Formats: sequence, C-alpha cells, structure tokens
Amino acid sequence: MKNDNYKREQKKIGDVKVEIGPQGQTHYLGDGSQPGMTTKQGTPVADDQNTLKAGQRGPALMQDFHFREKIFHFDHERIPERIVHARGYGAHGYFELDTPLTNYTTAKILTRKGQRTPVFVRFSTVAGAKGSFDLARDVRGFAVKFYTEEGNWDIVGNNIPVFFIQDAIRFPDLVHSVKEEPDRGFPQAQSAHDNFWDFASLSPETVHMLMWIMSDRAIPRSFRFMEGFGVHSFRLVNADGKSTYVKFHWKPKLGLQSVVWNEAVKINGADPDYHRRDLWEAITSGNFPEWELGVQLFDDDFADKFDFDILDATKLIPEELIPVQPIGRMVLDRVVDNFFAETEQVAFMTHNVVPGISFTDDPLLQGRNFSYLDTQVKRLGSTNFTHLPINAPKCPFHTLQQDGHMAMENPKGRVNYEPNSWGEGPVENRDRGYRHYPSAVEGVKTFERGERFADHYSQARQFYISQTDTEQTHIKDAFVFELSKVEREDIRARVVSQLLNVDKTLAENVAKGIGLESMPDAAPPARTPKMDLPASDKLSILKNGPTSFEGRKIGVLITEGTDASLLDALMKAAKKENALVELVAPVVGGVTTSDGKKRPAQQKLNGGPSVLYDAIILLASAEGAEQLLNEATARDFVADAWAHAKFIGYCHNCVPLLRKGGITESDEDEGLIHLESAGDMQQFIEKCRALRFWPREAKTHII
Ligand code: HDD
Repeated sequence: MKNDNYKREQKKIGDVKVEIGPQGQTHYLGDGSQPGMTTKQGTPVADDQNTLKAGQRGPALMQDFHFREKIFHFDHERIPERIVHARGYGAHGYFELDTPLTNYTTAKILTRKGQRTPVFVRFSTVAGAKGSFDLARDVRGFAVKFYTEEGNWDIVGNNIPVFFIQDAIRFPDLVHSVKEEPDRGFPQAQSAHDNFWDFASLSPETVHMLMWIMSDRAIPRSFRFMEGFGVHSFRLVNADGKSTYVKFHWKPKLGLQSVVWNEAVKINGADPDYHRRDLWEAITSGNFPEWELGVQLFDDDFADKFDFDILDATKLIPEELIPVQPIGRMVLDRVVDNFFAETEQVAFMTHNVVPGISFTDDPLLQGRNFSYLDTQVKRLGSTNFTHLPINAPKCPFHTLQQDGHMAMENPKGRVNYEPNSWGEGPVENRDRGYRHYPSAVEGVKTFERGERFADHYSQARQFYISQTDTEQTHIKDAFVFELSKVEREDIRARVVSQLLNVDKTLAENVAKGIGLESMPDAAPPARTPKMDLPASDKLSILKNGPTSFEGRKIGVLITEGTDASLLDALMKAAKKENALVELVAPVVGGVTTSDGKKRPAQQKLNGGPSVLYDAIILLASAEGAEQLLNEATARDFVADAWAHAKFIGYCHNCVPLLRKGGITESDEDEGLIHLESAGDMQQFIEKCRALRFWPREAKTHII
C-alpha cells in the first residue's frame, strides 16, 4: 500500500532545506555533509518526527523500536545530582611547574621545572541544587584534577581556607541544616533560614567559617577572581622519606573581586548562569583564566608551637607566619565539549594522591577519604566510573579489577590474579609504588578531639579585624540579612551570643540590625579566646584587589544617534586595558550612531541590567536620553549602578537620566565621571581599576 509519509517535496525555511509531508510534518534535510541518523544499534532511521501507528489516527505500535529506544534513553538521562556541590562548572587546562620542590617531595609533578600537566577544574556552589543560581551566598568549590604521569592527583578544595566543622561525622548534619528544610522543601540554595542558624549557633566550631561566609568571599564576582585552598594540612614526602607539612593555595592572576549582596540578589534573576557564562566567555574569547599555585611549608617544630592544631580544618596558618611560596601556574584554556560527560561525570576524590604526597590525621580529611569514593558509585552507578574518559588517568594503568556494570577497560588473556606463573598481568611496583607515610600512632581509642581544637573564636576575630571598614560593614549586613530571615528569636539571639566572643561592636551592631531587645550573654567558650592575634592583610579581599581593570566588563547604554567618537574612544581605551565592553540598547539589533554606522547591541536594555557589569557608561543622544526617561529599566540601570558603588561615566545628554535614577547634583562624587573627550575615556578606565567607589556606600545604605 502506498504510504504518503514517504512523499518527498523539498522546500526551504529561510535557507534551511526541508521536506514537508502531506500532513505538514517537516523533515530537516541537512546540508549534505551531516551523517545519517541511526538507532543506538546502528540501524538507519527514516522518520524521527512520527511514531509508527495503526492507521493515520490510530494507536501507537510497540513494534516501533526507534520510538521505544529514544524515549527509554530520555527517561534515563538524569543521574543523581551531587549531594553537595551539585551546581558546578568545569574547564580544562594545564598546570606548569616553575619552582621544583625536589627537597620536599618525590612527586614528579612537583619536581620537574617547566613540566606541563593536564588538569580539569570544577567550580561549584555547595548548598543549591543543580539548577539553582550562581550567586547564592555560599562557599565555592574549587576542585582540581591533575592527570599526572603517576596517576591522578585531586586537590578538592574551596574558595575559603577553613571549614565549618572539625570532624567528618558532623558533615551530614551540617549539610542537612543548610539545605532546604525537609518538611517544606525550601529555602533552596541559601543559608538564610532557621535550621542552618540553629545548627551553627549550637556549634561554636563553625564561628570562624561563619565570618568567612558572611563576608564577600561568599559572593565572588566570578570564578576567575577568587582564591582556592586545599584547606587541610597535607604532607609532602621526599626521597629520604622525610615529611613536610603543606597547605595549598590558588591565587588568581587578575586579583580578588566580589559583588555586593544587593547586586547578587539581582544578578540571580537577571542571569542565573552569571559565573558559568563568565568562565565560558573568558575561555572562548582567548582570555584564559590563570591562578598561581602556592604552598605554605612547615615542619613538626612549627606545628608543635603553633597556637592551634594543624590537623584542625577550622584554622588557617596566617601568611604572615608562613608566607605562601609560588611554585607554578594553572591556566584554563579549553571549555568542555559536553557538559554532562565532563563536568557532571567528573569524580573528584580526596584520596587521589600520587607518590610523594600524603595525608595527615586531620579527622575531616580522614572522613572525606571514605566519602568521595562512596558517593561516586551512587552518582555514576558503577565502580567502573574510572573508565569514563574524564576520570581515567592519562598515564598507563593496569589493575586486576574486572567486570561490573559498563566495564570498558577489559583485560585480555587468561590471567586475572597475581601472583601467577603465566608471566602475564601487572605486578606490584615495588620501587616506585605508593607508600603511605609511616606516621607513628599512639593512644587509646577515644571520641575526644585534640586539646588545641578547643579555641573556636580567636581566628574568627583575627579574620574580622583584618577586614577594611567596608568589608566589616558587609559582614555585619550579611549577618543581619540572614538572621532577619530566621523566624525564631532565640536562634537569632544565640548567633549574637556567639558573635560576642568575636567582636563586641559587631555583635551589638548585628543585635541592633535585627532589633534584638536585650543583649544576650556571650556563649561560654570552651577555651578563652585570644583577643590579640594580629590582623592579617591577606585575609581581606579589598586589600588584595587588582591593579588593573583587565578582564572586567563595562556596560554602555547607547541609543540612536549616540556620539560615535566617544564610543570609539571608549572601545580603544578598554582594549588597551584588556577590559570588555558590552553595548546595551533599546533593541538588540542595535542602533545607528552619529557617524551613520550600525552598531549591533549585545543586550536589550531590559535583559542587560547594570548588575551584570563592573562599571557603566551612559552615552545616549539627546533624543535617545529623553525617550529613556520614561523607561523603568533605564532608571534601574542608573540607580542600581549608583547603589552598588560602581563607577558611572556619562555624557552631558544623560544628566536628566542621572536625575531620574535618583542622583541629585549634591550627590555627585568622584565615582561619577563626566565624559566629553577621548582623553576622558582613558581616565575613566584608569579610575575603574579601583573597581568600586566604596565611600559612596555610606550615603546609599543606612540600614
Ligand atoms: Fe566535600 C563534593 C570540597 C568536606 C563529602 N566537596 C565536594 C566538592 C568540593 C568539596 C569542591 C565538589 C567536587 C566536584 O566538583 O565534583 N568538601 C570540600 C571541602 C571540604 C569538604 C573543601 C572541607 C575541607 N566533603 C567534606 C566532608 C565530607 C564531604 C567532611 C563527608 C564526610 N564532598 C563530599 C561528597 C561530595 C563532595 C558527598 C559530593 C559529590 C562528590 O563528593 O563528588 O562526597
């Protein structure tokens, strides 16, 4: 019988060739260079638009193996998301060693100057689900997998050098408390709720980390502008078997930068993918992000004399005591080909170490060494997750492990055991195999912690007093914001009672900010905190900002008739600085500037609010500016940039727009810059190197 479905009538939709069937079904024909579609078994597929039916209006037939295979596969597309760090973004690159650590370790990756080792890095938020937004107030994961010639080495770190808890057994409680509350399923991706603050206020060991996550560290401007830390003390072991303690630090080449909280809240609406988009755009445009790897090296003498236990992950070693020595750089120069295959399936594990690198007895690290392997089997469904290309070592590897779901590395031959007399199969690497550092163990079995784990407040205070006034205000504001979302007043008060052990003024200001009627007593400390630890400048973001505006983005509001010479001068000045410019216009198709040239825009005004930019410029024509006075998004563009202490450049046509955005003549400050000439553009960029005009905040935020 003749089947109309096979009738061929070729047409074009735009310039795309299609075949349109008698009932309107449209088959895309490709350009002749594309492969023909098949099933997963390789059978050619003729129709991917219609199921096989008994008659044109009849029921679907089970016989349609292509339909069943397609839907079956689709139904199984998702794997469980990570229990923490579900939302992440990864990229490939390399690590290049500059300063060999030959005296300290035998690890080849750390001993050969100039050697490049491939890496895969995944950045993440912790609490939110896979589909949550990028600018949650949260710790950022900073996990690096080095594909070394002696196996994979993972530094599974964060952008904060300390952690909430000291012992891994508390991790499920910490994570349960911060994630959505189990009865109602919200709030997502935020710590601003009763359960988290209940747990935290009853766990004094969290207080140091609380100071960090209430600081701007928890709302980075981009992955490219944040530090990374291995957190724990690890060991390097040299050829004589001597161990040296090490802490790992990643320092971004472009300096540190964060956004402000009110901005973060709005970015999450305007572009929930703000951080991943930033990384993608930077790499694909050739502006490869770079970090320096640094180490703090210390011995048992230092460890014994240090006020805190170096096994306690809630403590750091101030860089003033042990400077960070730079040893190499990491460059991210390739985006993934497939998000799922690489970013989603990558399996980081703290126990992935190579000869010459070893663990300490940090009880958090010891517990992590169990958890990561376990979680990969849950997520990836098989012990053979190491066969996935993103997880497989890039050096030769030979095990006698076999079979299991989805086994892809299958040994050939008769031998799958050792020792054997067939002369086949791998044998132990007696000379260069991994040997665990033989640290001495003593003591009775106990649930107790080390004595020097007991002081929970001294370094929290040290962090606080190391911040600039602006940063201290942000910390106070963050506590007030978070606690204002907490329903139970006794929980709010308990947080203040913890803060009294850190800084009295901070505690009082938080209490005032949440309207607490009377001050609680300070929480009883297990050990009297040292109130006199010296400030450490390295702990501040603003004291470690960039010296250039490189890699930052300016949003320029243009309209029909915008002054072309000013715009061209800006482009030139920005290019010289290696800063980026995006044109924001009433229509995305763009505008015609005063020189008659059509300038396509990157954003339509209502999709490109100023929160997406590090600085803004208003360059409308007189007529264009006049029209924008009646556009709410134009007013917000100005008002938000002002409130977020950004540098704002404007041409004289845009003065009415400034007024509409709430900036009066008497408000005008040095962060608001009148632009009339090409030279002004250069000066504007130079001013932007300070990133924000912080003195303005005192005038724009009074509560
Ligand atoms: Fe963890 C993922 C970092 C404590 C258990 N962790 C995970 C990731 C990072 C960290 C960056 C995401 C890796 C990726 O991108 O795939 N975790 C840390 C740091 C910690 C820490 C810096 C403290 C110093 N973690 C920690 C503890 C436990 C875990 C104490 C359990 C006892 N972490 C996990 C996990 C995850 C994980 C459940 C979820 C997904 C994964 O491992 O692969 O095993």
